[in-house]
Amino acid sequence: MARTRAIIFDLDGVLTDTAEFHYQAWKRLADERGLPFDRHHNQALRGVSREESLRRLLGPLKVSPAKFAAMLHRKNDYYLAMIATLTPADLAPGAADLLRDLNRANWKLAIASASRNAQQVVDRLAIRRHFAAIIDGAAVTRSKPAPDLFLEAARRLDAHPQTAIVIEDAPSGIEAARAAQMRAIAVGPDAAESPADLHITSIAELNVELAESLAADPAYGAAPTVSSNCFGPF
Ligand code: B16
Ligand code: MG
Repeated sequence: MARTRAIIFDLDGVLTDTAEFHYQAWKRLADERGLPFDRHHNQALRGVSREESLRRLLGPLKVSPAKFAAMLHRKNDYYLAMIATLTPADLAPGAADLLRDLNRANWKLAIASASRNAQQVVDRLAIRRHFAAIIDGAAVTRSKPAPDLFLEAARRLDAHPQTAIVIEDAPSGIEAARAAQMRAIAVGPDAAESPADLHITSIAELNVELAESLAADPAYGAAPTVSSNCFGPF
């Protein structure tokens, strides 16, 4: 049986620049509360869940569970107001052509995003038709860097994890892809130091030929070779 060739896309920071909206929403919340927060601090929040982001933003500061929940709610309200402005023009440069070409070349595509707002973003960008599965932050209990989102995407695509390629902008996402024993393409500066199979500056650099060349690598379909004990057995 032919192997399923699968590509799993992260959403925020890969297919669209909603990572900037997350930053703006956290920044507004932090400023209101007098908490120190800038773009440098924001790097530690990239790709991680809403709850974990707030824990990192608060640092050693302790707040009551009710206040913690209220802060999450407020940040999400700010974020929702921003994504309400999204249109198909906010798709990352080159993404529309890439998705169309991969579909035509019979790659199976999924989105695996830690965001519980991912479905709304996908609809505002009008890209749902390209994907056989869209896995969001509500689909699993453990978020990135756990492998669960990507493993669920592979399961939904009926693809073996070792034949899947993940495209990610966050170190936590690359870590999740490696933990899932998947190939990883790192996008942008924040994941530049992460142990990926390929580093690119934006998905405008990706095309079907590049995906085919990764799939032609004899290591494709085998566990990635990294000197770490973080993988479970497959
Ligand atoms: P939400 P991704 C992630 O999406 C974002 O990168 C991260 O900044 C955000 O905190 C997380 O989703 C949760 O998002 O608050 O909307 O549920 O990069 O995995 O597509
Ligand atoms: Mg991301």
